[in-house]
Amino acid sequence: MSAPTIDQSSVAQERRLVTALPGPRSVELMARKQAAVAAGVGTTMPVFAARAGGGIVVDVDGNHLIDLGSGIAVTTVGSSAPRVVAAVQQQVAEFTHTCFMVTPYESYVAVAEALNRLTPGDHEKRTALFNSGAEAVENAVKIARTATGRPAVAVFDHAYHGRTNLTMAMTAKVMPYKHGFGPFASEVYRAPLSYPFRDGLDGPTAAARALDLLEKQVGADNLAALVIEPIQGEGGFIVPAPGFLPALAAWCRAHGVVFVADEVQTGFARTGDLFACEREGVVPDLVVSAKGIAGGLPLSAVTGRAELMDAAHAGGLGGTYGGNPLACAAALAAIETIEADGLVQRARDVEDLLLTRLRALQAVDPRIGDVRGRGAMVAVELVRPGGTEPDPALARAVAAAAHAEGVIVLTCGTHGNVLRFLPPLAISDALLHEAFDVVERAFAASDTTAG
Ligand code: PLZ
Repeated sequence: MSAPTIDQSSVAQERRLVTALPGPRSVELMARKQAAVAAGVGTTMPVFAARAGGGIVVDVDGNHLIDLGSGIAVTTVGSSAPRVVAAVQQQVAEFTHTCFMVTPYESYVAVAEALNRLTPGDHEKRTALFNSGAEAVENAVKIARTATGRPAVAVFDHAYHGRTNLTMAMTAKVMPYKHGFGPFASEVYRAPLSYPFRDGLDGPTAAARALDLLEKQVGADNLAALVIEPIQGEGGFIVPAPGFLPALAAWCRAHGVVFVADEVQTGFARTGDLFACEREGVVPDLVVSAKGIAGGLPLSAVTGRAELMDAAHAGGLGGTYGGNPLACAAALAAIETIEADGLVQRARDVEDLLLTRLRALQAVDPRIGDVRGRGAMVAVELVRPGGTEPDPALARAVAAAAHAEGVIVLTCGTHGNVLRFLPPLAISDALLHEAFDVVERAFAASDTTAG
């Protein structure tokens, strides 16, 4: 592979504010956005990006922001990671598109081989490539239905699986994802999750509660698939109690239900394992990947047992752009980066730093009800002191204060009261510490209890 032509070190790895945020150029662009872009497409920060690399996003006014969001868990290897840049530059000059369904190309097959090798389990596997996480989730359901001949799909409270019609039905939260956009797809059933901070149940007990509901209200024989995020993303970075996922997987195996792990947000080293299911030795029948798979280019995948994946007839799966050659080149380079740079271990080191900082903060701030997460996917759930009542106003205030100081943080959670941290693994410890100094000051400055 040729040497990278853009090195992320060309983006100065420091927080530097040269204007108030947003700066004048961003204000100008925001006005153009409002006039030209549909209002339904929201933005977290009114700050326009000019370039990004390592742990920094540079805006159009020259401000350097610390990135604790990775474009929602996408740029795990860093934005414009050198190997990704080199691979995409080479591919874009060779050919941009032929459509894999018309004249196939090697890189698609190589990505499939890599995913078959890297996903949990050493059984025979196949992979199909798509564009977005939601599209891959839909295809996992298609595959499970055709393989089992059954209609129903089980999902969980707080789940997020996408914004298409089927995945809106699978997603739990109405605002902003579903409100006014129905009617939704049928045969989607929701079961209670394991949510240790709020239900206090151990994993096997929480699984028994969910499975009892599914058996009584749906019937195992009607279920094609059970779809679950091993750690919930948009729903609040909820880590289920130990034993929950293994119990669900065992029940699926016993009843011929396809166990689908939606690893769109948790996959590709993000949680300190290549896939989050590995931590408890769970081997899904189908794994859905996206986000971190291709260093920022749009690519998603369904990988799973050969007999399930091969159940769909030829021509039944696909799409014009699925496994586009630029995205495949990027994915191969991202996978090489994860393996060569030891990013799974890096995610575990980031976890140590983040949890240490956040637990220290929790020890002196009763508004931090829970600190949780794994790898570089960590969050705090904010509550009214002395109880568990969600405090979304505090989450908004802390995020806004951090944004104003040049730190990109995101919120999430059914109640909007979770502050989540998803730094790229290319970020330095020094930047992480500086970002958490800012977050600490943001907590101190945000007193929403008085109001
Ligand atoms: N499954 C677990 O996290 C995407 C969505 C942000 P797409 N999460 C970020 C937003 O407001 O749209 C996601 C996910 C899980 C599926 C998806 C969907 O992936 O690539 O956004 O379609």
